[in-house]
Amino acid sequence: MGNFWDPLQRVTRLKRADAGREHTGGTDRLPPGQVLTLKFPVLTFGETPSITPESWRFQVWGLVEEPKDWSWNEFLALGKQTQTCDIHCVTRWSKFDTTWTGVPFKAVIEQLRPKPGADFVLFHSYGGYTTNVPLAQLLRDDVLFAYEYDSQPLPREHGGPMRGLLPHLYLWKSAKWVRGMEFMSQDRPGFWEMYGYHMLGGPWDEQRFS
Ligand SMILES: Nc1nc2c(c(=O)[nH]1)N[C@H]1C(S)=C(S)[C@@H](COP(=O)(O)O)O[C@H]1N2
Ligand SMILES: [Mo]
Repeated sequence: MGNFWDPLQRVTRLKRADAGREHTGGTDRLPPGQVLTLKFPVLTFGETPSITPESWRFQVWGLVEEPKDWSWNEFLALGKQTQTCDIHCVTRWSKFDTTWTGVPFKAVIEQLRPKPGADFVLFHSYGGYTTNVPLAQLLRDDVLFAYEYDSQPLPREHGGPMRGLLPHLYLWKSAKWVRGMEFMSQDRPGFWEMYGYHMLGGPWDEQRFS
């Protein structure tokens, strides 16, 4: 048995399950090794933080000319976008046509002046979760800070009030209860990456583990 959420056990088990597996998926819409689900599983390590929009802040620090500390209203005023996209979890479920509203990453980066060489971002969450992504991977129109799912406030278990949403990468890169970004000159592993998850995490190339 053991605890699936023990990080080392989880990674070991997922890697073992991968070895010699007969792969499904691999259509033009379902990445290799994925299975379609109609449910919306919740995957959280540890406690589910309880954050209200009133107390929420979004901070930016590290290699930027001016660090930021936005309130909820200030952050939402940066921009708004609704999109429908597919999402893919490294535990092998994919879900099609999920609809989200949020602040586009591009609207946020417009407010920032990263210093030369600030090529990597570490997302930080309330509760201590972190995940790393190269800045170049974030400069896409479908990268959001999402606060609505299906036209409703984002449910707390899915990261409400605010989460990252990077639909082109495995879902562990989409930090729930996001509270800020750290700009860095070198890639630094986040929580799951320290236990062997991939530094990039692209589902089409099956970048599951490193
Ligand atoms: N803060 C935080 N963000 C997180 C996680 C977490 O445990 N804490 N889990 C990650 C993982 S491993 C996955 S698969 C997705 C799951 O998102 P969901 O629960 O909305 O399906 O959130 C990611 N973001
Ligand atoms: Mo995950």
